[in-house]
Amino acid sequence: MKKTVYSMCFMCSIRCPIQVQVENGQVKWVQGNPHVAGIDGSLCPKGAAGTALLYDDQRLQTPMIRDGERGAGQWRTASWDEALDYVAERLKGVTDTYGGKSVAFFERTNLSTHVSKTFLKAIGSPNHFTHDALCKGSVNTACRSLFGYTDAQMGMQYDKAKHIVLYGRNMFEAVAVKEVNNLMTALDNGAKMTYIDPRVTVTATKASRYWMIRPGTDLALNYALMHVILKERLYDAAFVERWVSGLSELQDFVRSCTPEWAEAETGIAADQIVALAREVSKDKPSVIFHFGYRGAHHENEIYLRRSILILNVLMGAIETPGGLFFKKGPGAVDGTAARKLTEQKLPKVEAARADGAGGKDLPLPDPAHGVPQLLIDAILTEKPYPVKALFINRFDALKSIPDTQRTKEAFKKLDLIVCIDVNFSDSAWYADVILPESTYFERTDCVQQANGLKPQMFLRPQAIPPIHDTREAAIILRQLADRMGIAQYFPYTTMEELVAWQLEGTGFTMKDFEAKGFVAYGKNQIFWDRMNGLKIKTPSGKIELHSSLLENAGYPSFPPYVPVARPQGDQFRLVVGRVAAHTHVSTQNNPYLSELFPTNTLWINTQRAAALGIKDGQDVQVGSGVGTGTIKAYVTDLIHPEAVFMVHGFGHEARRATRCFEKGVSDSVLQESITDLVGGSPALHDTFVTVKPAQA
Ligand SMILES: Nc1nc2c(c(=O)[nH]1)N[C@H]1C(S)=C(S)[C@@H](COP(=O)(O)OP(=O)(O)OC[C@H]3O[C@@H](n4cnc5c(=O)[nH]c(N)nc54)[C@H](O)[C@@H]3O)O[C@H]1N2
Ligand SMILES: Nc1nc2c(c(=O)[nH]1)N[C@H]1C(S)=C(S)[C@@H](COP(=O)(O)OP(=O)(O)OC[C@H]3O[C@@H](n4cnc5c(=O)[nH]c(N)nc54)[C@H](O)[C@@H]3O)O[C@H]1N2
Ligand code: SF4
Ligand SMILES: [Mo]
Repeated sequence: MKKTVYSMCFMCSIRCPIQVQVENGQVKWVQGNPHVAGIDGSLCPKGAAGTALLYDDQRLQTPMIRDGERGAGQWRTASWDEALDYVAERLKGVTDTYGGKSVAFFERTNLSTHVSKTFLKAIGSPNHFTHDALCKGSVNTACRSLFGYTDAQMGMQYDKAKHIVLYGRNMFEAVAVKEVNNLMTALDNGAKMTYIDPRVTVTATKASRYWMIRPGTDLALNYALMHVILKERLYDAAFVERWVSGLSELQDFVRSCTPEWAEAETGIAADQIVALAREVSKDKPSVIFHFGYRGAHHENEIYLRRSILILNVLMGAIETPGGLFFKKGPGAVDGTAARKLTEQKLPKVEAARADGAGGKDLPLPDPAHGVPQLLIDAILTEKPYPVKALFINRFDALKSIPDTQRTKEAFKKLDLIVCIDVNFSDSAWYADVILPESTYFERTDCVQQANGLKPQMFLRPQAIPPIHDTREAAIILRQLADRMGIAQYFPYTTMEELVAWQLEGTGFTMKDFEAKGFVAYGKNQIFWDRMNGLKIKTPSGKIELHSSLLENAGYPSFPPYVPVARPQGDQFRLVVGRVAAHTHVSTQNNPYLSELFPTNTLWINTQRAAALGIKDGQDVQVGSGVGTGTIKAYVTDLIHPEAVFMVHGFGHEARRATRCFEKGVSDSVLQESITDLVGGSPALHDTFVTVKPAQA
């Protein structure tokens, strides 16, 4: 029996549409969904390795309950009933003693996030956290400060752009398939690409202009670009006049930020900065200054992200082909969105969030996502109140939150840690109970509402039944809800029932997704009228350079620039990033991908290495104020002398994940937990490390 199933990849959370070929209950082939423009059959290496996850004998296969010290790796397997009863009993113990608010839930935003949010609200806790702040918290806040929209409500149309400027947005290695394809279309059509990174990445090699910037100084570069654009009146005057407030304040602010001033800070020649400003202005408004994601990460990141967005605004690159746009939902074409459980009438949660997001001391980070790294402080100090139970789903707190040692200390204060995963993650290794989820081939998921220029919905239906004793997270939570006496908020017992409930009133059914994997609400791309029809959601209805969101919270819109500290002596700034063959911390044990890219190395500048007596391929010891590790040096001219670089995601501690166990070093062990308290992001590049040859 052969069948074709249209679904969505989940080797990372981009969720590229895929086509799955199934033969006699086995997944034989996976490729990109050929019906989706921009995907056209393509997949990235991780997507292609999806079947290796599915058939991996080292993935989680049955519920397990800890049977020894935390982290000792002693487990007994359990039936689902036993595991769920155990969790429910322990959870009730915690909520009876400390109240519902003492339960927290960490997850990477996923299609079932509305289910876990509902679960938490129903037990009376405000402490739901997504990965969002760790990824782009300050991007979110910066977008809201200017437009009143979150970053998730905005997009970029690469294929029509004439010039794309990337601040460490390493698009050819930190991949989203559709974006890469669209970028290649733009380049084929003659678009220019400026790439700025202290390190020569694959994207750098494809760029028309590459700048090896001094790490952390992109903000100075941007202020100088604005200086030139405003002084030479290179901006889109009609757009700015119509939609922007605060221009004169910006003008005053950047008057002293000359290209020469920026050259001293960034290492980029002043005449080159002027040249870029003039070049992009010729291509406006089809210009994109990419506002994400992982480039420079410092305590003032919010201001960097704002500066990038402001450059787009000055180019008039808003709601225009080849620029930034606001995503349109079904409402834009009189359609109805899929329902979410969170839209039900749920109990009101009185308690404030434990991390403080949205409260008076941390007003701006989005409370819809929280700030995970600050929950760690709350657990450690028991302030503002004790948090004693933690659910971790599709997230690895020990590897994805800076300062692993501190996170481990926080774990010690918890009475219950439950981990839902597909792999033996490090967080699973330190959990009390492991609840294995079915992989994306084996489960039906909640509906994806894909807003954009054309509103659509995508579905991930089950391609094959579960191979092992695993379940879907939304079903696991439903079954726990039964045991916690909150089942009334979960009107389903199977995923198919949940999807049907979501689709009620939309005019679509599950069957409608079978032919192509998605349904569209309309045929045409929707752009609002750029001169009369923008729906800017700030209090003034204008794009606010002088931001009422910031100012009302007591923060300046344009704080004075603080020069970036230079590492002293044998210090380096630790910068990190991704590689095409791996997803963050989750694919290092994949049978194919572990072979393709088995471990990380430490990129170090040739001259600096020579001065320290470090040779290429040699083991070096790298240490920060919070941790150390031993890793092989990769000595190269392709990195700025002030920085060392490592790929994020290695240094796994879970012994049962044998292919990646103890391979390389985890950046989280080295990074100090420092937060941009205005925007919410962790300052992942604010840690200095020292590097020396390792002792034999
Ligand atoms: N293969 C793969 N693709 C992915 C992911 C994945 O895990 N694997 N994850 C997805 C996710 S969630 C995200 S957020 C995106 C991330 O996408 P990117 O933001 O493109 O990701 P990174 O690889 O983290 O790139 C960070 C780059 O910034 C550079 N950098 C460091 N400091 C500075 C600085 O001061 N200035 C500048 N200009 N650059 C600096 C680093 O050298 C590095 O090359 O990728 C997405 N795509
Ligand atoms: N130190 C440091 N921290 C970082 C970053 C960094 O560069 N350095 N990057 C930040 C960024 S940009 C992001 S987006 C976050 C990402 O942080 P995470 O979400 O923690 O990272 P991932 O590797 O995407 O996934 C984590 C877990 O999801 C599990 N998983 C995979 N598929 C499934 C599934 O189908 N079901 C379930 N239940 N689990 C599954 C994996 O096995 C893995 O354990 O990390 C952030 N934190
Ligand atoms: S980018 Fe790659 S791994 Fe991520 S969803 Fe797309 S194909 Fe899968
Ligand atoms: Mo991310």
